[in-house]
Amino acid sequence: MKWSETYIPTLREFPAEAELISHKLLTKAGYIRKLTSGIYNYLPLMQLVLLKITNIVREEMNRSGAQEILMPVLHPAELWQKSGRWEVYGKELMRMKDRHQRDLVLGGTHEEVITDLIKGELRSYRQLPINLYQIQTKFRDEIRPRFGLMRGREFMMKDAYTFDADEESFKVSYQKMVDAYFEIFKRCGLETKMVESDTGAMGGKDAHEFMVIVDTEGGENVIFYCDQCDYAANIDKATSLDLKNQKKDTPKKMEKVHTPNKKTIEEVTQFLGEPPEKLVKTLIYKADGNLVAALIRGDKEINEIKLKNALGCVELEMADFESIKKLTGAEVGFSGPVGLSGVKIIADEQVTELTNAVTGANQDDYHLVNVNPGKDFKMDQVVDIKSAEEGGVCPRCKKGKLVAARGIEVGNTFMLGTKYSKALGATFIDKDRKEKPFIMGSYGVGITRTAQAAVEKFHDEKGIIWPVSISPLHVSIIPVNVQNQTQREVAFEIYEGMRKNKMEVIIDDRDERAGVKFNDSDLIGLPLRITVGERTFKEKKVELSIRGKKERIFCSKEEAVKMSKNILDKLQDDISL
Ligand code: 9G3
Repeated sequence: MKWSETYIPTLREFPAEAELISHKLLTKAGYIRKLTSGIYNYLPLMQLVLLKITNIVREEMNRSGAQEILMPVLHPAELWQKSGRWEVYGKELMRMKDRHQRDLVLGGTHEEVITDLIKGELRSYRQLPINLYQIQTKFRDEIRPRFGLMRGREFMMKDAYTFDADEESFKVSYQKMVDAYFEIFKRCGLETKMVESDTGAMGGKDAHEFMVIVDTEGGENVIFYCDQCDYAANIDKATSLDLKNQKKDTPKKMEKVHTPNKKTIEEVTQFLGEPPEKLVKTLIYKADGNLVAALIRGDKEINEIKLKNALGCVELEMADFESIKKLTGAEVGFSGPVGLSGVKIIADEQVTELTNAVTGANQDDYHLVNVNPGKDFKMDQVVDIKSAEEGGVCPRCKKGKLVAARGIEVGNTFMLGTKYSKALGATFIDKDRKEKPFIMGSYGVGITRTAQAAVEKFHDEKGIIWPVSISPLHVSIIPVNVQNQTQREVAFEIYEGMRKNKMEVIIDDRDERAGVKFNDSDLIGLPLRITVGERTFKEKKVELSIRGKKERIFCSKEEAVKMSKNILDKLQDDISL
């Protein structure tokens, strides 16, 4: 490729609206251009990256025995109504009507469609197991699209679906996908951590997420992993052993205490001289429209996904002030479980271990002390609804400590059980001649998200540093001064030599200042650069530099192609290690 003929609209400045460094860089380096909120054009270099990633995905999926298909983007609403997800995903589901006013869905995922397809096709256990996958554009009407391709409204996903006759066979299918995922992301130059995750609206038994660990705000997901065993879970799933067992005091008599305008945990506990773990934080929620009081120890954070799962509700939001005032008779900050009626009380399991605790008195400017759960207030449900914390004891090995990290979810796997096959009546005839619903799994890789995750992980102040395996091209050749005959000739000689060797090379043949060329070359982030400048003329040398590394390598123009191939092969080997 010649730069002068290629559409790479690099910018001098970062786009103001982009927040994430990877979003800024992909825009500034001329990889993407926004069409509208959450929807992007992929320009030539981006398209090359996406092809690299999809080729790796395709190779590993096919190697695992999966078969590629392509399903429709437009789905009849009925399928989503049958599975119940028409309501569940609500506004996030892109909907439209056709010319006959029939409801259609723009597919955000394809569990319904694939199950409907299989239902008519696979009738016998002999045809199982089977893994079908596609690489396709997905649509999700995110309420707040942001971070470029990380959370878009139109994005590329590889989604796979497995069908098995029984649990045992399913475990093999699931493991094959897990193995394929580790291989896919490793080949993309991305180390990932597989963490337990919540199945959420998907239903089914268990699920896992594949996280690229980053220490920037791009890591939207908080995960916890054990520093001794291989336990790892995202914040919506992670638990920890709580060794800070409260010493069992003798229960005292409950008393009301005047706590003028003391509302926050800090204010109340300081005023009363009690530690936060003695306080019962009472949070009033609206779950599917009904008020719920959630109790958690003052030193812990509630996890709303765990709360939602415990309540089995679809909609969960903090109650508004008026509802709280009406229910408790007091301002926010004075809520407590004692004497609270007409509302479900769900408590985190640690609340039951408290003695002589502090709670709101459901009266402005008053709190209760020496409150004892079970004696002074009832709990309708006791369940883990808190977020794990760094330093917590590992729930698996009970020795290690939990380490917190931030991750970008680039893949996810779901054990769906028979949720969709039952909902859509998809069954097969088993060996025992009985009709049974398929055991299913679904597995996603965010293709566009993986590309951006690589930029979030690998960049410096000058621009992108692509892993060689997913870089749009391998080499950029810079004739420092195209007006200089020798430099231009030598540069093009190497360029032609590389093309003959099927190397992916771009030559910056623009009549631009050297600085512009060097900056653009660093910005787009190809692994290898060849500079043909003054030194070439005097010392008959060209300079090779590896993106992200200091070293400079000099060689003759005759050696340049061979030397470059060796360097690129070495970079590729480093990835495959
Ligand atoms: C939707 C919308 C949003 C969604 C989904 C569907 C998340 C949805 C979970 C998954 C499950 C699996 C197949 C590949 C592997 C993951 N948000 N999920 O299904 F319609 Cl609007 O994506 N899908």
